[in-house]
Amino acid sequence: MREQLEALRDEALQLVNQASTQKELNDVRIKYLGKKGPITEVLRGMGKLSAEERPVVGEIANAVRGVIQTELEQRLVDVKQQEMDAKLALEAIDVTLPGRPKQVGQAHLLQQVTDEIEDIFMGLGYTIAEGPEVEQDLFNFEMLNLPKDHPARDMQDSFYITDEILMRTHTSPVQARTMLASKGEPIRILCPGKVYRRDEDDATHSHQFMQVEGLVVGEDISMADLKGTLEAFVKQMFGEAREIRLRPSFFPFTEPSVEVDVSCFKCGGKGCNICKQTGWIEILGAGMVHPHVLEMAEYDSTKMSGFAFGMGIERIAMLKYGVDDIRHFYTNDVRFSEQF
Ligand code: 2NL
Repeated sequence: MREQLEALRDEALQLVNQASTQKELNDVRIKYLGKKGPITEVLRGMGKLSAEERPVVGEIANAVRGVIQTELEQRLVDVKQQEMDAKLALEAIDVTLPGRPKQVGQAHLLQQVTDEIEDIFMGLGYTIAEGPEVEQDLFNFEMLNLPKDHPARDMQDSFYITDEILMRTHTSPVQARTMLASKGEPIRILCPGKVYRRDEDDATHSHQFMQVEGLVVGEDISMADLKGTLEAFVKQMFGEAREIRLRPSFFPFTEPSVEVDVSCFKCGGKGCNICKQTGWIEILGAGMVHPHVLEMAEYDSTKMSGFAFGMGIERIAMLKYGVDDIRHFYTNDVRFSEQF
């Protein structure tokens, strides 16, 4: 009996030492110390032993059980520690590893230029105004002195939704709406946004492009205010050394009307490929708001006057950032976008 119990003990202790997980240790405990285990069996069968044998076998059996139990507990502490170490090693973070670079984008160049223009005019006290791209004929044409028979309304020039609704051909309708809503009060607004014209797309034309228009209405607003405003804008946009030149022009919604040139920012006026040897680059159109336009927007044109201007944002961006084809703005090639 002693040899049998000691053999059980050695066998159990060997398994305890070999066990490397809590589960394996638990299996050993159940196998040797459990209710159906061999030691419990021995103790249970003690009734069959003689009075002399009983205390001896009992003592050995209890001792064997004690040793296995102690070793199990000891080993459990070690195994738990090992499991924890392994888990920690697996979850370890090497804080010295370099981080994964984040792809940082930037605003589209057209947005950047729009922001630049907005910032300059906000600095001059302008408010940014926006409006719908799908517009009524009334606001897009009628209120801007482009009556029903005007050639700009031609199906060939505009995208019509119905006879009375079209994709706006300029941002002027935002200004017409703002004037009407202002009930004769002075205004100073800047209107950037997308506009649509039926054009064949090429290096300098697109059927959809961006425009920014400005409008000031008030008492005693004169051509001098227009000139000073545009000069301030041009100097901030293209450099302090820039000058402007006004040439007579025509727009149905302004009288008089002008084309505005900026002195060439590449050659300073001497003549180069950018300014086509003229020293000047055309950048925008402007003029004094036509009295009829003021009247249609319910201003008293004998008391109030105003100036307005409009420019193509793509054209400004192409000039300032040296972009040679308008289509680069719309093809969304990141190799283009990333350069700005
Ligand atoms: C250009 C020229 C221009 C305006 C736009 C305007 C708007 C109202 C009244 C009067 Cl509501 N005028 N806008 C005036 C002159 C020129 O744009 O070359 N744009 C790309």
